Amino acid sequence: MYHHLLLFCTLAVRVLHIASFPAYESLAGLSEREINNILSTTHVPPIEPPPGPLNDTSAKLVNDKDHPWKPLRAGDIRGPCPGLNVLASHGYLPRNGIVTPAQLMTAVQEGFNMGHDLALFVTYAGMLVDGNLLTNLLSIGHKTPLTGRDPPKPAIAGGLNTHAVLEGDVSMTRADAYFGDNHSFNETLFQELTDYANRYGRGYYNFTSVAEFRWHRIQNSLANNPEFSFITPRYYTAYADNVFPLVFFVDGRIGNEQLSIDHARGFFQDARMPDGFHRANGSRGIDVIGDGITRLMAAHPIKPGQNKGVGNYVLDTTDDGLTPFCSLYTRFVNEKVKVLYPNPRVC
Ligand code: HEM
Ligand SMILES: *[C@@H]1O[C@H](CO)[C@@H](O)[C@H](O)[C@H]1NC(C)=O
Ligand SMILES: *[C@@H]1O[C@H](CO)[C@@H](O)[C@H](O)[C@H]1NC(C)=O
Ligand SMILES: *[C@@H]1O[C@H](CO)[C@@H](O)[C@H](O)[C@H]1NC(C)=O
Ligand SMILES: *[C@@H]1O[C@H](CO)[C@@H](O)[C@H](O)[C@H]1NC(C)=O
Ligand SMILES: CC(=O)N[C@H]1CO[C@H](CO)[C@@H](O)[C@@H]1O
Repeated sequence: MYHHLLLFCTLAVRVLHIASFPAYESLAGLSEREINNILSTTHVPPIEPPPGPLNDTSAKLVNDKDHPWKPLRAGDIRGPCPGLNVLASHGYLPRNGIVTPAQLMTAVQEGFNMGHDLALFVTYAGMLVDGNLLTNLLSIGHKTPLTGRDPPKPAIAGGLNTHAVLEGDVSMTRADAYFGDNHSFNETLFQELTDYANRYGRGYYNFTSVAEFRWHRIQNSLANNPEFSFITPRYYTAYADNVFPLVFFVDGRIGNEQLSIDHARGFFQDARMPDGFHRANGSRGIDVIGDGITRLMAAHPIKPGQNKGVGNYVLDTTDDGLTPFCSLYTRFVNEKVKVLYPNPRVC
């Protein structure tokens, strides 16, 4: 698994290098001359190495004087990820929602104590499919000219709202793209989340209640969304996203994986940490989240697949059934990244 991660990051860094060193082979199959033309009209910043792990991973106060929550100003961009929305609204990320990979690496570690291995994975996964590799900028929400001139198609540089690369179906608090708005907080869904917390967690979002809510969301999309897609990477990230709040949204001085509905609403809806919020006690990376994914899947097993019309869930027989992060990595690189950068020189 770690071997795959290393490869993934190498790939990410190489693809980024392709944008700044025309001597490398093609970006999306373009000739060197075409790339030079693009580069001569685009400001291409130097490649930054990813920041390293935190030295101090204690459960410190993160909703502090230097990182106050502030309401959105006109033009500030937020998107489908409550974690990144919160980091932007507390100033761990630029408050306008336009970020670089290095800023993401620093913010998710500093603000939530996400482990360095997981931070690398999600940062460069997001950057590769949704970011602008020429300008090194990513929108945490919708597509915007603020990330600079687009790289050549088929690269999208569409921001995290882009459907079916990272953003996908059966989110907890955001509706499936088929039903319209795929990224805004949805009160109806939050009421359902609350109902599950009341029924299975005595008012708390905990492992038991989210396992049931996860299954409910899947059943709902199976029955109502003719285009429901539950193939890798979404197959794994849907479960990972359920584990994050247990680990990262619960105050690190408590760390009992029981998230109150009040606090959940603050994070999911208002992009706001509770007063006095302390981050997780110690970094939490791929081993912890991978374990949570496996346990959630075991609670209500379903194989990867997609609806071809409601009531017709067709299994994805090409899924290799590897361990979660290994499969996630393999399918992500072989399908999503390869489609966007058809002929990258990676090794
Ligand atoms: C570079 C880091 C990250 C990236 C690129 C990223 C990206 C995303 C994206 C694209 C989604 C939408 C998936 C979907 O629901 O369709 C998402 C959802 C989510 N993310 Fe993040 N994320 C990152 C870090 C974090 C962190 C640090 C946290 C928590 C502290 C977090 C918590 C969540 C949660 C809870 C959801 C699910 C929302 C829901 O189902 O309603 N993420 N993330
Ligand atoms: C951790 O400490 C090392 C050695 O003092 C330093 O070089 C590095 O920059 C520190 N890392 C962070 C994230 O502060
Ligand atoms: C909220 O989600 C529900 C269920 O998916 C959907 O029917 C409804 O249209 C969504 N509401 C908004 C305002 O998008
Ligand atoms: C969730 O909360 C319920 C109700 O208090 C409890 O029975 C269950 O054990 C909790 N689950 C976990 C994993 O903490
Ligand atoms: C964090 O965990 C360490 C080691 O388990 C423990 O000694 C410390 O008291 C914890 N800190 C907090 C704030 O709970
Ligand atoms: C693919 C897709 O459905 N994307 C939608 C996500 O939500 C925004 C805002 O409602 C729509 O404009 C997109 O079309």
